[in-house]
Amino acid sequence: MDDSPAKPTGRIQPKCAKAKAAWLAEHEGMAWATAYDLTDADGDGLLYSDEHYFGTDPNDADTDGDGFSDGEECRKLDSDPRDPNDPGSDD
Ligand SMILES: [Ca+2]
Ligand SMILES: [Ca+2]
Ligand SMILES: [Ca+2]
Repeated sequence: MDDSPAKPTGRIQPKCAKAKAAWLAEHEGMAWATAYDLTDADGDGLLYSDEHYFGTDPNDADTDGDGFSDGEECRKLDSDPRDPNDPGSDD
């Protein structure tokens, strides 16, 4: 066993899906296509391309520094991976 966080799995939750849809609408006809598309450089459970769609940092597993990885926020919590106050601490 190592100390790396478990990779979130599961489908993209609405907040991130919405961010992706907005990105695609804004960049009509474009897709993020690089050789790194299918890699997960920071190990947060999101692909390089998805991080661009969601506006998160592909080299930072926790873009907003709230303690929840980008993958957790997008795939599990349905919180904003760019908002350190989402999810809030008032649960
Ligand atoms: Ca990331
Ligand atoms: Ca986070
Ligand atoms: Ca967040």
